Formats: sequence, structure tokens, C-alpha cells
Amino acid sequence: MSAVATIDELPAAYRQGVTAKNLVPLWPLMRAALPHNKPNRRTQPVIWRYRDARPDLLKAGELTPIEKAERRVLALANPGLGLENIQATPSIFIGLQLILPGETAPNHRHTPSAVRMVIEGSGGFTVVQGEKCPMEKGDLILTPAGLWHEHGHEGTGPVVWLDALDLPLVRLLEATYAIEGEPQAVRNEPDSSQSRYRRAGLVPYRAFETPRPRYPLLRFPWAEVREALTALSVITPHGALVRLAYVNPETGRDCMPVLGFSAIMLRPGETVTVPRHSASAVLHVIEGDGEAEIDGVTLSFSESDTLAVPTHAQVLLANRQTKSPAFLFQIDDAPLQRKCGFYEVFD
Ligand code: 1HN
Repeated sequence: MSAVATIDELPAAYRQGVTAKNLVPLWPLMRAALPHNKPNRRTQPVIWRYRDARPDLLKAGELTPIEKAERRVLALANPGLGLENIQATPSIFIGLQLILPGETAPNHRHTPSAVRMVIEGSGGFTVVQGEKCPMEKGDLILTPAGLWHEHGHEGTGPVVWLDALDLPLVRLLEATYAIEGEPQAVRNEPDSSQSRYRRAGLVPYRAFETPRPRYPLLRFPWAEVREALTALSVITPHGALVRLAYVNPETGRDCMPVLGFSAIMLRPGETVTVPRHSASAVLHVIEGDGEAEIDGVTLSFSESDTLAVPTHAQVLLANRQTKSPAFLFQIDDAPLQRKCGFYEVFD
């Protein structure tokens, strides 16, 4: 098709006339709204290095008492999307949250869904709907939309975790709000990863007619994920990606409605291509160091760094170490794209 008309080709009187009636000619905007073959992406491939961000986060601990912060979080903002919009990708909010010994981040619930991935420190915990989830490095803890949650710290030294929320999407829908609550009554029992859903393939017995809990498993301990990846790596052919998906153990499907989670192991010295897909993503380095090439941009990463991956991007990952594995955690909006009916995996 030949080039579409620009707005300037329309008579000024016509433009002013429609503008006064809150009408907008679509045709000059058509290509911007609906580009050919591949989306226009403002999201940049970027890295946030933990060693750079950590001092600022610890400083925030001195500058701002928790009572004044509610949540002490530094947002990882993608410059391509405008820093003020606090988006790592168009749908994903990422923050680094600090909690100091004895502090509590008060109970609330809200419309965005969140997960935490612990970066450092011991003794932190999150209570989700009465379930106390211990937080150790690499643990994934879900805080689905609408569930009460509060954080605490019973150990020594700083505890830091990565927050991932579907906040940008919920804001776009003009649907974000939170309700504050009294501290929760905590059930005195181990979290479900240690009790009801101790082992993959086993779930509490119930007749199939009985409805299954919507969010059965809220904590995925890293020690178990790491062990599972290591076992999988032994039988995975070279060149193939060693990867596990975090799923709802009752359904085998995505554990949350918008964001999906997976863990990748890079074997010593390994370089792999991640299947290109239509979702935007964030990669977080749990362990190891190496290089990521995202749409031709090479970014070297170390432990606890976080990277943004635009939609449709080509991703290559390399483990720089020849003796030790690297582990990465991926957050993406594939569950949402699947629901919308346009999720694609290419190649
Ligand atoms: C939130 O509620 C938490 O509960 C963390 O820890 C980060 C970022 C934006 C909006 C709400 C939390 C958040 C957040």
C-alpha cells in the first residue's frame, strides 16, 4: 500500500472542526497504531546492576523510616518508557525493596498482583492471607491480586528482594487501588510448599467436583527449584535450554493471571538462544555471571542484576564461568498475551 496521508494534508478548518468535537481522524495515525509485521517498541534492552543500586537502597534505609515509606522500594524504570512511568517493560513493574531488622511493612491488599524474589539477607518473611512465608535467597513468593500481605524481618542485617507487579497494566486499566488492614492473624503451620504441596505430582486429596483453591502454592523455595534444574540439566541435550516453569500445582497452568515465571540454568561455559516470543520479559540473575545479547545489545551480568527484554526480542545468554552454572529467573507477560489470544513463539 502507498504511504498513508499525514494530518497536515487535511485542511486546517477540517482539523479544527473535528478537534472541537473530540474527533480524531484515524488514518494518519494508522501505521503508528498498527505497524506492519512487528510492533514498535519503546522498551530498551537495559540492565540494572545490583552493585550500583545496592548503596542507594541501603541509603534509603537511613533516609526514610519504614513508617514514612510504607514500602521502601527503588523502581527499576526503563528509560525508553519514561522514568516517571516506573515501567521495566510496558506491563511489568520491578522494584528493589529493603527491609531492616525489626521493621514491618504494613498489611494491605490491592488490585495489582505481585511476586517477590529474594536477593539477599535472612529472616525476612511475608504473610499472605494468614500464611507465613519465610524468605530466603532465590525464593519466589506470590501475592496475587486481592490477597492481604505484609512483610517483616526477624533476622539481622538488611533483607532485599525484587518485587515484580503487573502494576503498569492495572494502571492502564485505571483499576489500581489498595486497602489498608490490621495486622493479619498468622496460622501457626508451615507454608504450603512444606505441607500441602510438598512434592510435585501430589496435591491434597479432594473429589474432582470440589473446587480447587485459586492460589494453592504461594512459595517456591529456591533450594528445590535449583535442585530440579540441576537434575534436568543432566538429561538436557547440549544447545537445548534447561528451563522450568513455575505453575499452579492444582492445574499445571500459569500461577497468576498476567505474569508468568520460569527459571533458566546455564551450564558451565554454555551459550543458548532463548526461543523468541511476543511477550515482554525481565530476567533476574539468581546466581553466576555472563552475557546477555538482547536485540543485538550485549550486556554483561553478575549475580542479582536485572535486565529488561522488549517484546519480540532476540535473546542469547552465555555463562562466562567454565566451572559453575548460572541461574536466571524470568518474569514475562505471556499468560496475559495468551488470554488475549496473540501470544506467539517464533523460530
Ligand atoms: C507493593 O504493595 C509492594 O506489598 C511492593 O511489598 C512494591 C510497588 C508498587 C505498588 C505496590 C509490597 C509495590 C507495591
